[in-house]
Amino acid sequence: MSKPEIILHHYQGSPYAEKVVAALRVKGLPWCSVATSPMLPRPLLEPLTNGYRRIPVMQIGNQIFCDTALILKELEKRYPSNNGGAAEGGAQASVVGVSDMIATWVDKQLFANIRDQMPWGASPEEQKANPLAAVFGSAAFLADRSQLSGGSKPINTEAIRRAQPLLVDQLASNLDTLEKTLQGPQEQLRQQQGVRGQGVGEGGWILNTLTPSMADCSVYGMVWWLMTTKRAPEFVTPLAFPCLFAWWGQMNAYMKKHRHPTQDQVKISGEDALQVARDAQKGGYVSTGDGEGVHEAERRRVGELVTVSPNDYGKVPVKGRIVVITKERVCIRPEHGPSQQGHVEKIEVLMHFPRNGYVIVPVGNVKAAL
Ligand SMILES: N[C@@H](CCC(=O)N[C@@H](CS)C(=O)NCC(=O)O)C(=O)O
Repeated sequence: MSKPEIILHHYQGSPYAEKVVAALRVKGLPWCSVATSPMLPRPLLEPLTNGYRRIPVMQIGNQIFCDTALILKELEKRYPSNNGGAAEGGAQASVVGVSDMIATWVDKQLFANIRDQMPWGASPEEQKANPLAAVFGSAAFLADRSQLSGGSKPINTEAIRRAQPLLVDQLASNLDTLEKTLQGPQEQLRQQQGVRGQGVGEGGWILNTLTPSMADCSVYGMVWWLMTTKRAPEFVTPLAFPCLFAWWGQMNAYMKKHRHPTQDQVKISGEDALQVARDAQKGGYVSTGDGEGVHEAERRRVGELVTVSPNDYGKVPVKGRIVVITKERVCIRPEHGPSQQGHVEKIEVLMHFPRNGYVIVPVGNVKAAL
């Protein structure tokens, strides 16, 4: 049996990766998993990502999709959901748009709230007792995340721990926002179940779709992190957030039922994934299927040499020539410069980034880079 074409490079414990896994399972897609390290270096991934250091990334052939915001859009484009929002044509567009807005809130806001409750700088005793504390207390992990956040100083774990009892209010407040968002769909689901009989029918999803939308998957990744790490257990209870807990149970049940029966998370090695990219480049140039040659008249041009980097953290620029540029994404063909992580092999790939949250700077334009 041939291996699935979707390859996810990820590590166990990442809420961003879990968001993508949720989308793959909700859609019942077959996929391959490459286990990466939770921190740099990632020598088998670097020939594909050319400096982009964040994780997860999705690979299809020799195309690399960076950032979960774009990964979810790409999955939705290739394998559209039939989630009930599509019945009247235009309705699907709003599900996609609102899902995207919710994803931004999840990534910027909810992520920070949960991250702030992690056992940063855990003592050796705590580390012995708890694997999560062992990660957040490890000197190597702290050094890696200090570099990722771009600060010149190491992360001040003591300050974070002192602030945690106050910061938990932010988490509770944002969970309350989720609870209120879910009240309508969950109430409707209960009414339907009352009419049709317990457990019949599906619904109760964030955007009141018939099946989970990408909004549910985005929220799922972060709530998964909170639930599985059991942070702030005295605040995060079914009594405080009944709709959120009911939705959580339904998401888990839905994914279990719908995930691909035989090819969910086929484990392959980093070397196997590199070979997939090498083989795809042998096939010659692979179109992105995205209206190649599309110009965005007022700004950047196809063929222009630029760097693309995240605007928040992990700001390592990837240099390359623009192949496609739309309001949603930029796709570049990387120019191979000196390796950041010491790899030597050059593989022809196309790298896709979302426009939102990424800065495109023409090479040589010092002013624009400031
Ligand atoms: N906006 C990015 C954020 C991804 C992100 O922050 N990932 C973390 C891991 S959960 C990361 O890359 N950490 C740095 C690293 O592992 O090198 C996305 O949605 O993909």
